[in-house]
Amino acid sequence: MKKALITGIAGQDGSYLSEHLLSLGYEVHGIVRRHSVAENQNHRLDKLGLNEHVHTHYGDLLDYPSLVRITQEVQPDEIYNLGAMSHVRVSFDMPSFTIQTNALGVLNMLEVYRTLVPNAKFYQASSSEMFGNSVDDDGVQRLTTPMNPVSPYGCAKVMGYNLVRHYRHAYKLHACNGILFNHESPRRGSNFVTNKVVKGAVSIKKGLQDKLELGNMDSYRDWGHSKDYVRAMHMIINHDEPDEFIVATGETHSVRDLCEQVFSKLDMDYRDYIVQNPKYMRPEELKYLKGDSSKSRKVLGWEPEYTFSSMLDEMIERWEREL
Ligand code: NAP
Ligand code: F7E
Repeated sequence: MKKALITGIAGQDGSYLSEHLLSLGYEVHGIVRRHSVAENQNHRLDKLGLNEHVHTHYGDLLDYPSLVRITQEVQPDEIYNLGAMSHVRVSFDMPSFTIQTNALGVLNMLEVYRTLVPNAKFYQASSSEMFGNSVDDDGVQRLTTPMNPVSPYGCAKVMGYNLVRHYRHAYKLHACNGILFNHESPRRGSNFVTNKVVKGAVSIKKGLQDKLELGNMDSYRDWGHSKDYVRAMHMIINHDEPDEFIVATGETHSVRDLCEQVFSKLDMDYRDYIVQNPKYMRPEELKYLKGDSSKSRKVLGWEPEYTFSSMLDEMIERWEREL
């Protein structure tokens, strides 16, 4: 039985990845942070009944001794480094914590990997935010597109990405990067735009609120489903050669288009309900993302199962049930 160690196991991707690895027969271990409300620390895992099936360990990417203790105890075959301060707008408010967790946290994980379990495989959760506003002439970001990050989050992820490549080359480690474009699900934090719009629209439909406040409506994102993207993570780490891969749908939508689609699925016109609040604007905005995932499709055989529309339907269903 293979053993996997997941940092960020309690997050959106951590929960889907745990389910996927369990279904493949893995023993799944994960790192959780202590929270003053105990129920919050494993909230997603509890809600899904996953707690009984995975082994959680208290730790933090910034607490090197905890990473050493856990790695020594687990002796993982595969390490998935998903832990991060993952909210781009919040990264402008907390730049230091973001850089520490998302860049130095990667270094800490690579060091425990190199020194304790060098025969294991390592996956780093890299991000399309690393490209910033670089786009190739044909309107696509690909592996050769220059990285010009426009947020503390993006800057930190570029450092993590480069550290992984450097450790692979310097120490001959099986360390890979998945450059994943935005991916959502019913389990997405409700302060990311997709889930915020879906939750807001369902609340309005049910008469629970009148308006929905948003920031920039004119940015474009390439949105896929987390469940599809965690399958790609497993394929990337298990590819013969450690390498870089982009995971994206190749389709882009504006935030405005997202609102239009979600509200019209609920028989409403978004223009009657959305108001802009500068509070949700960013000091520097990443305007446009559309990824070229042809290498993942060709070399790994990865294909997404969800469409933009079927993903939104699933998210709407969640809030219709819960609200
Ligand atoms: P998420 O839901 O925010 O989950 C992130 C997890 O990291 C949380 O469980 C969080 O713990 C944990 N974490 C935060 N700081 C930590 C620290 N200092 N030490 C240990 N754990 C820490 O994010 P996600 O959407 O699942 O994303 C997973 C990874 O993929 C992240 O690295 C993210 O940056 C990256 N990524 C995401 C996307 C996307 O669109 N979702 C795209 C590209 C890359 P708590 O639960 O205690 O807060
Ligand atoms: O914003 C705009 C906002 O916060 C998307 C993370 O998973 O993907 C994610 O980062 C767009 C931006 O995601 C609101 O300005 C408008 O243009 O959902 P988001 P993100 O910043 O793209 C990347 C790939 C990651 O790696 C990250 O971890 O929507 N927007 N109004 C808004 N965004 C939010 N959150 N809230 C609003 O009210």
